Amino acid sequence: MGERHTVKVSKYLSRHLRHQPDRIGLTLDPAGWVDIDTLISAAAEHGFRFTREELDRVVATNDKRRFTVDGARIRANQGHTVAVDLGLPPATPPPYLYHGTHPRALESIRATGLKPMDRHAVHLSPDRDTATRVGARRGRPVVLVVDAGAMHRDGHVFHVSANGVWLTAAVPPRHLRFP
Ligand code: HQG
Repeated sequence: MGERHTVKVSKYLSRHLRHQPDRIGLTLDPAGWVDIDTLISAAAEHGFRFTREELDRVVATNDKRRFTVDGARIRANQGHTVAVDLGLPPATPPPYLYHGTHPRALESIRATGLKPMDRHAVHLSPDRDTATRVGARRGRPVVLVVDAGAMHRDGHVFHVSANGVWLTAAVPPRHLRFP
């Protein structure tokens, strides 16, 4: 399978495991899992073909480890817009986490803090480099420092996804440092 097809399969999986399972007649279970054979058949019926071997390769080589396979089932590790409960236990964050964004968002973020927007949670990165890559998806990246230790002490709940993305419901402006 060529690199281009790998990326296409990865994007297809993200779309249908995070955002629009119903587009191909799939239903995720409450924790976001779906049977792999059912997924492959549903995709084929909607004109997109890939094999179990190709899926396993995408899962194993994905740059962000976006998916977990558990026996006959698969789910996305984070990033959902459909309702799922990943069942992640609360976790103690490191003292600082990072959020990559873009200059156009700054005024609003200064006023209201970080919001989940269309997703379930605000996504935070464990290091500046990762946050820079996240911000660069939308133009010139701006990296905000999140005082995660203080938030945790204030009672904010954090979770860490299977691929190392830190998730929290919102970040108030007072816990953000702007460059
Ligand atoms: C911004 C990708 C205005 C926020 C990445 C971001 C990540 C606000 C955008 C994952 C705001 C939401 C998530 C506020 C937040 N006012 N703008 N109050 N609060 N924003 O895509 O963090 O490739 O939902 O800064 O690598 O960019 O999909 O979140 O610019 O891990 O696996 O609103 O998505 O991973 O955008 O990215 P997103 P994100 P995948």
